[in-house]
Amino acid sequence: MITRTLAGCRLAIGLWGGLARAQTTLPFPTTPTWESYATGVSTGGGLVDLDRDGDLDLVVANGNDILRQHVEVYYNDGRGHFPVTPPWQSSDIDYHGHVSIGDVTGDGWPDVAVSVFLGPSGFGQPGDVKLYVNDGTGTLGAAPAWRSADNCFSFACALGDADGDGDLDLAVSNSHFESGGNVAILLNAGDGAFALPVNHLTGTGAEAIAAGDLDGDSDLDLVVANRVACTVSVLLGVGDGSFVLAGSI
Ligand SMILES: [Ca+2]
Ligand SMILES: [Ca+2]
Ligand SMILES: [Ca+2]
Ligand SMILES: [Ca+2]
Repeated sequence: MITRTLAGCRLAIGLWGGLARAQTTLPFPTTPTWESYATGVSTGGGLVDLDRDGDLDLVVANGNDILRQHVEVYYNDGRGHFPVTPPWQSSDIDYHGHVSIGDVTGDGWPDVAVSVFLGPSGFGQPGDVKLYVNDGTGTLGAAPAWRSADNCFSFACALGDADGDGDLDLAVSNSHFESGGNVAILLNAGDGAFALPVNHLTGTGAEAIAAGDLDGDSDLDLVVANRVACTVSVLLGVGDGSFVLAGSI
C-alpha cells in the first residue's frame, strides 16, 4: 500500500507475518511494518525487482500538482524491509504523476517511465513524459535518458507492446484539469526512445490508465479512467499500434 498524494505524506507498507510478498494474504497488520523518513507528495509508485536480486524494490514518483520533487528508489533488503531514506534519487525534479515500469530497452533490466503533469512553471504549462533507463546493475540513470518532444498534461502512463513487435510501447493519458482528455500512443523506436505520439480521444479528464488484452485477441487494449466525465473509456488495440475507441462505461 502506498499512502497517497497529500503534501508531506510518508510511504507506508504493511507486510503480513514479516514476509515480503508481491501479493500478500489478508489480513494486513493495522500499522505499517515500514515507513519512510523522507516525506514527499507521493503520487506514483510501483514494485519491481530493479536490481534482479530476487526481491521487489519500490519506485516512487513525487510531486503531483503541488511541488516539483524527485523520483526515488528504495531497495528491498531481502527481508521485506526498505531503507528509511531512498538510496537513489533522480537528479531532476518535476510535478510527477504516475509511473510504469518495464524493460523498454530490451536488455533484461527494468526501466521506469514517469508522467509529468505540469511544466516547470506550474499551472497552465503542460508537462511531458520521460524515461529513466536501468544501467544494467539495478541503478537508474540519474537523469532521464529520454523525454517526449510533445508536451502534455500527463498524469499516468502504461507500458505494453501495442504493435506486436516485441518491444514495449507507451500509452500516456492526458487532460488539463476540467478540460480535454486523450491517450497518446508512442511506439518504441528500439533505441530507448519513443516515436512521436498519435492521440486518441477519450472522456474528459483522462487520468488513470491500464493496459492488457481485454478481448482475448492477443492485441493490447487500454482502459482509461476519466475523472471529469466520470466514465471509463475502453480502447481496443488493432495490433499495429493503433486503437479504436470501443466505448465508455
Ligand atoms: Ca531487488
Ligand atoms: Ca532495460
Ligand atoms: Ca512494440
Ligand atoms: Ca485485445
